[in-house]
Amino acid sequence: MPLLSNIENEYAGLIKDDSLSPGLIAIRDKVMQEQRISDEDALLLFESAPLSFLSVLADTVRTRLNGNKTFFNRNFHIEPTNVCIYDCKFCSYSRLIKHRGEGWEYTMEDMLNIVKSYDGKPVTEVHIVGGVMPQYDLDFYCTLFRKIKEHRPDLHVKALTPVEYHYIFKKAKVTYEEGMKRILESGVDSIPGGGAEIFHPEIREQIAADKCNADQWLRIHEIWHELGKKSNATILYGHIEKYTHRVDHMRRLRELQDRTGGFQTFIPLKFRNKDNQMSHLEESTVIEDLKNYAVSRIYLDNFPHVKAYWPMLGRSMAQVAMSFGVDDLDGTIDDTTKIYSMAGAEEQKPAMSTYDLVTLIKNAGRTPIERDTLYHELKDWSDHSFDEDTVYRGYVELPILN
Ligand code: V47
Ligand code: SF4
Repeated sequence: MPLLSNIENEYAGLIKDDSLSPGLIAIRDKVMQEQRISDEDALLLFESAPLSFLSVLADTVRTRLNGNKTFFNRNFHIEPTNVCIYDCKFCSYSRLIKHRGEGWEYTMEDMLNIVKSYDGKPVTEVHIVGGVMPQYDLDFYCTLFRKIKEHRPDLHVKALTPVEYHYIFKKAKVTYEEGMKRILESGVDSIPGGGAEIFHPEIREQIAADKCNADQWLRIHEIWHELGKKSNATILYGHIEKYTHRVDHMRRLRELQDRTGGFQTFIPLKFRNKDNQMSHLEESTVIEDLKNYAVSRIYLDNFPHVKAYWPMLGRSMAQVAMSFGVDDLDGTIDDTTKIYSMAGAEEQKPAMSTYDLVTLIKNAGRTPIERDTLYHELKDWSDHSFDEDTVYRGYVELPILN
């Protein structure tokens, strides 16, 4: 059958006509012919596609875009505060101002000291995101970014989401356009994908009522892309949303990406239910997680990458996810984020050495490629031999000697 010619033989039996409904056959043919699937197709995949079928299609798209490569980077996070004026129902990490004594609020000096603690270490990115508080305003952040860049110009600053930007621009009485220009000038290199949650107001108003809405989130990314810069996008799934809301979320992203091309990576974030106001909900099954990666990969044909964020998903599932469309695992992280450990993720001290990441990727049969934040390939680690003792001690990433 010509349509199957670019599929490995082992896959062919899984997607033959006699085992599929006409709707799934039509979707298979579209994907094989590199045509875009519709919203209705995505819904049908969520509702009725067998997992093996999703794996084949997602892996086909992944291979087309990224071959056998799986990307990772060497990074750390700074979470300026976990005190927050907002009260998102899924958030286990934040504390309201009236309970600020239970949280942390870093000063500028604290954060610069964190950056300095990585002096001489082979990290390429700092990811900065946290709660929203009045003292962290536009001037504060612009000064912080400038000082980080003065100290270490080569460190990629991936910072703040439209949730923070919307708040700080409003407080500073500047337009989104002026605000984004200012943060660009002060040293931000790219924007992470957080704060997207679920765009549809039916759900957003129930789980994240007060913060920026979908149009504001999308507009801030659009302005950033118009400035020639890159960003990521997330979805927080597996709680009260329905498949239609997930498809609606991806449709809005796909449409914006058609206009700007500024998104690099789509990052599905699985709702974790410990110690938050939605703890009564069960978490999605691992099968649902794989399904979600696969449908995302197939639907978002204009997104170059799909990331499995391993601190949220766990290491073994991140390995499996690479057969469901995922080609990126994020980074070493070095135990510098608390968002997922506080929400019940298995990784209570999320840190992987380069050795850990490379081994994990190789053991899943993929080619480990170290990247920078903008997906420039820094090194193919396939044939690198490690001396474990010199590479990994505790949670500290030590310089690697070739
Ligand atoms: O926006 C918060 C999510 C996001 C929970 O761009 C939760 O490279 C699940 O966006 N269960 C922040 N999710 C993290 C984020 C991110 C992470 C890694 C890489 C990148 C990137 C971005 O975490 C929030 C929210 O959607 N979140 N609480 C929870 N209980
Ligand atoms: Fe605040 Fe972000 Fe938590 Fe919402 S998800 S409460 S904005 S820290």
